[in-house]
Amino acid sequence: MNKQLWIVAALALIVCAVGVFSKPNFEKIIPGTNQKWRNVCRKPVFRREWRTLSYKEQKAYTDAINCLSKRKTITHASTPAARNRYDDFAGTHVRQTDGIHRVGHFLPWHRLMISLFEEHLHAECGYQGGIPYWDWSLDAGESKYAKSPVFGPGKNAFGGNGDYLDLNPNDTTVFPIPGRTGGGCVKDGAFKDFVVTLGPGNNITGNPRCLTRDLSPFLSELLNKEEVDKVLSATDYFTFDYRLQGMNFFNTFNVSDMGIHGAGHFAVGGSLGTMNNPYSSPCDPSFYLHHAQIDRIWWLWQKREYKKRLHEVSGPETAAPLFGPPPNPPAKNITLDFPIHLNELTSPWNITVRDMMDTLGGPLCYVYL
Ligand SMILES: *[C@@H]1O[C@H](CO)[C@@H](O)[C@H](O)[C@H]1NC(C)=O
Ligand SMILES: *[C@@H]1O[C@H](CO)[C@@H](O)[C@H](O)[C@H]1NC(C)=O
Ligand SMILES: *[C@@H]1O[C@H](CO)[C@@H](O)[C@H](O)[C@H]1NC(C)=O
Ligand SMILES: *[C@@H]1O[C@H](CO)[C@@H](O)[C@H](O)[C@H]1NC(C)=O
Ligand SMILES: [Cu+2]
Repeated sequence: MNKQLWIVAALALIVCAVGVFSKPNFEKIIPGTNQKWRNVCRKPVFRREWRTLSYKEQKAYTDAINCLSKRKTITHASTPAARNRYDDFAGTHVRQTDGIHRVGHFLPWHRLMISLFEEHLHAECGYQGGIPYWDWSLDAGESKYAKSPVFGPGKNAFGGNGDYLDLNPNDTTVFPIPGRTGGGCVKDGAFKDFVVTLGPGNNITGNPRCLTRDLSPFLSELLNKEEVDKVLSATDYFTFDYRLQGMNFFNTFNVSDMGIHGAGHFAVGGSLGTMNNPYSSPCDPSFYLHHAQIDRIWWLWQKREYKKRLHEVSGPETAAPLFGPPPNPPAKNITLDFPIHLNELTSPWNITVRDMMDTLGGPLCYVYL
């Protein structure tokens, strides 16, 4: 090859490596071109633990979320009460909750959700970083939990607990969480004026209200390192997922059985906080910190036996009824071909569980630090 050609080739390589495919780009990569998806991820986004971010980096993230809550909605047709792009994600979760929890595709679906959320923060709000995760095992414990830097009062952080409110013992819709300490509106931090609209529960008609927290430092004991290690020590996906989702809780309704996913929600949401709701918890921006950590734990588990676990999924296609006997015959286990979607947010793409297995392949391009 002559000299000019070498220079052109070298320049092309640099442009590719630095710019073109540097971020996950669902639009360009997903539709119909499965074979080409691999190896386009050259410059993965780094997802870091919340407390390792500088003040400026933390604020860039909370600013970007507030920005997304001012961008136009694209789910108006199905969810008229959705006011903005932030609501689009929350509303999609509300509408799909019954089909995406206590099922085998729980982890892949939420991986898709938070990755696309990250992508919208990039595309709509110019956010540069990865979605941060909250390693709550570092804060687990009755004396430490409420002091987590996540709950900081500044514009860079998520704000703290709400005022303490008594539960109405006659209200059977409220699940009593032991050790709860709040219940009122969040009064400081980047989201003190955040208006929560969708929910509560599966109600998507629009109920504007404040963001609430009801921290349970007591419950946070279920998020300690030993509990994480118990989940990570599972040797097959079915067991790993079963422990992580605390599937046995739905047999015993014993709080001790709720697992790290449930405890992450209820230690923040208690009995009256936004995060406690299986449907509308994504209305609290801390949902994404928690689910990035849940996703990271899956990633850590995959890394332990990468070749095998990059292709291993299992777990029921549909959830058993909340009260009542399990279905007979039992629900089939999912395979890599199981389709998942985020309604309008992923239309018209065809996405399967397979596409969510590798954080460095397919439409994904990130690692956890
Ligand atoms: C709960 O119900 C009982 C019996 O109907 C009633 O006397 C009591 O005032 C109710 N408590 C609250 C807090 O509403
Ligand atoms: C949903 O919320 C709206 C507005 O508060 C209320 O009027 C409606 O009854 C609720 N729907 C259900 C099914 O609870
Ligand atoms: C709940 O589970 C814990 C831990 O397994 C156990 O010690 C406790 O007795 C159980 N509580 C009830 C009410 O069964
Ligand atoms: C799903 O997989 C698990 C773990 O391999 C197995 O125990 C269970 O029987 C399977 N369920 C069905 C319905 O095949
Ligand atoms: Cu969820």
